[in-house]
Amino acid sequence: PRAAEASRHGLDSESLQRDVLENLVSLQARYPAIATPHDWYMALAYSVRDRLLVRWVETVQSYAARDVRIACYLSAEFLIGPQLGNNLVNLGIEADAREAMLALGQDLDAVMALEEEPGLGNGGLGRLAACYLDSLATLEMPAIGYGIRYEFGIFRQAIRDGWQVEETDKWLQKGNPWEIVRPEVAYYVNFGGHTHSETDAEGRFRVRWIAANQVKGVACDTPVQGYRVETCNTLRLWRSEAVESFDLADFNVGDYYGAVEQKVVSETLSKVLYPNDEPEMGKRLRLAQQYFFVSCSLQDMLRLLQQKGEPIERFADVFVAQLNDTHPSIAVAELMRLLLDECGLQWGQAWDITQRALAYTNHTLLPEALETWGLPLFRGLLPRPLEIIYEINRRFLDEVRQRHPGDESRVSRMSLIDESGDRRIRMAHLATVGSHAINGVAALHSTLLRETVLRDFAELWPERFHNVTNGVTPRRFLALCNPGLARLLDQTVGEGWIADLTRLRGLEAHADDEAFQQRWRAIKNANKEALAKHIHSATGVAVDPRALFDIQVKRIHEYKRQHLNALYIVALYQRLRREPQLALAPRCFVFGGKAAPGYAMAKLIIRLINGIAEVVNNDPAMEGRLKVVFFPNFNVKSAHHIYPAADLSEQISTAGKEASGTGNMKFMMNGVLTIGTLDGANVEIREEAGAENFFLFGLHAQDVERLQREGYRPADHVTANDELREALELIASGHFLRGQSDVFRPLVENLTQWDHFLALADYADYVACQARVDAAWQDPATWTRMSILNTARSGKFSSDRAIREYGDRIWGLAPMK
Ligand code: 26M
Repeated sequence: PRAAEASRHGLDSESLQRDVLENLVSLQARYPAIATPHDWYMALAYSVRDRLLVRWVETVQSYAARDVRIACYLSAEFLIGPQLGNNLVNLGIEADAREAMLALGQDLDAVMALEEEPGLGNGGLGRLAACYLDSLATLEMPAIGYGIRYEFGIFRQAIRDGWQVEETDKWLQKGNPWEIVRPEVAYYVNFGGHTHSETDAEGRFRVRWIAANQVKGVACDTPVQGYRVETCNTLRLWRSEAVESFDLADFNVGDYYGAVEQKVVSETLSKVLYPNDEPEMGKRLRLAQQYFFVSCSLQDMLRLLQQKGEPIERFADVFVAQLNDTHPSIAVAELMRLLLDECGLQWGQAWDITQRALAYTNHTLLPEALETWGLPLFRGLLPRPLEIIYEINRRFLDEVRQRHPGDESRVSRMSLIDESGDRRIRMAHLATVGSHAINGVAALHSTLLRETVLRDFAELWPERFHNVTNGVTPRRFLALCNPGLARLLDQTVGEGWIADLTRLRGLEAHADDEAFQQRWRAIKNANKEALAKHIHSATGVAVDPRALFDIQVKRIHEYKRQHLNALYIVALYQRLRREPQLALAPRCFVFGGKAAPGYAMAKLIIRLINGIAEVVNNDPAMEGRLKVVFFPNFNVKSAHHIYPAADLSEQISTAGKEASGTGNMKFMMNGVLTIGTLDGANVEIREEAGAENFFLFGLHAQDVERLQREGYRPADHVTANDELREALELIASGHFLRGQSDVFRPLVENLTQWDHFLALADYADYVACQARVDAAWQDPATWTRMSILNTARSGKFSSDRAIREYGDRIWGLAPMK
């Protein structure tokens, strides 16, 4: 491939310019005078892609050679974000591309802004998978990401009359220049029907699955270029298609329509991402999606094994598959099925391979978010995998009974099948039993995982339990999105920080340097001005960049407590109305995040924020003091503008409920101070930053647990706190909904009667903590010092560190670098 390099793959601006022009004609069929901005985007994207392909082909070739172990990251979501800018950064050609486009009369930033967001994920879990792909490539570790190529990603969020409205995400409408479809890399996946036992030619007992339906999965690949290295890994997403031969019988009886209908059903499998960040257990299509991508991925791994000339016995030496939550946990049964039914291995050997090949990451402790599937639905769709799950369970429970004779309550607690109501398969138990390593995503979360959800399993196999604290990529979330700060970091600690984030420690020496502080603030202010423009064009609200930008962006969820933040704003509003002289610093509160379409309370919280915004922003008495913004359609693309422009990061979930959080890390890297509870990775962020550089409030996880066990009475907090009571009354009165008093009632009643996430219990401490924030902000030297120290001490939260830990502790795989 290198032979072609000189002609079409030069990294200088002249060759880029030449190829952009050439692609404009040969791929877009346009000449400069009539080219649309989008034509220029496509021409540049294809030129950049050409430059990735050389490295990609060589990387794939090197993995096909013997003696490398390959990490396969199985995830139903990859929230990869816009590709052009990131690929330019990782190839190190951003400046050359800028120059080339300028010579062609185009502004690179304007061209990059045209890229559609590939929204193939809901939030944290999907974005984590994308950060890990970036780090795997950067550390030059052999890896493949496996997932689903959704035709429609997460919905686009519009706000109408203050309410969230979902619009379909047609991200592929104008084509996707980063995707390479491989029709020849395709596998068949069975659904429905029944099983049949037989004795094969060698007299061995075998099971055949007579499927009622088959679907074909076609590989759609996206290159994943590492930062300034030769490695370019693969993200392989499966698109479902109809299997031609399955329609044949229908054609023969003349049922043309029936055959086409079958085709439509097959193709709906990869049509749309489920937009919930919690499982909807009854959804047959969702289970079909999960099995579909897992089966294609495992079959692909078996084919690659064969290509490498390795025997089946070596499967787990060549591959390790990380299960991103339970969504791909059917892999336990499917790998067993392939090894038993397709490869003819015996149970013991197949089970040994399966356990050695699989590892499971848990991302939640919330009971309502633990995935289970009812038996009738599961059996109807996946009869053979179900038989295998029964057998895994039978053998596993025998083991439990041997260890704990007579302890039948333990047996039923640990069973893969929940028999307490209608019988259901517990996917977290399946994933745990089938894996050699199980991990949580932050220190606190991993501890609680061992003590609660998987307690019995941790007791049985303590050595299988690990913690790997999440991380995020500093390429996208610092170098790419905050070029102003990146330049200052280059000049201060050298460019090495991008691949070794711990070097940011070198900033500590400058934290009190007045001139340095001034440069630091100037960069932040420029970022805030840019965000103010985006806010204005998205919402029509004018915000003052000199105000404290207090930002909460994440999925809307009661446990994340956006309503706690909202309550505080209402209280502030009332205080400022009563006491106009109050010496509070001007603040701009920004919210962003999507609500699951069926989650009524989350949608009501969005309406409340917009209601408060309307009242506050139109009250002349609040001018220059308070602004409230709901930024619509928060996604990776808009995140690029938001994290670098924040002053304060809201991480205020109920302690023990947020597994890790990753937005908290993105803010920290960008010099944003955190106000937060001791939850998820906040605990470690505070440890790294130093307690004096973190605004801590709220109950600890044990307090939360105890309160809920002993009986929590939210109304007591209302009685005890006049300001809180008045805020709740004002909301209930309809003041924030043009006098309609019924709409927010459910929210207020829910809070005063149940308050499942203890917002009212934490309210007073939150308010007190916000007063400390205000005081610190009023002293710019103090604030800036804290800001610098947060960036300086964010090194731990690079996804490079996280991936090294997965490599060392779980995969037995070292960076090639
Ligand atoms: C499951 C079944 C059916 C439909 C949808 C789902 C589903 C999809 C996404 C369930 C959960 C999903 O995401 C959960 C998530 O994003 N969890 C977050 O993971 C982050 C990365 O580890 C953590 O930082 C967050 O704390 C955690 O909430």
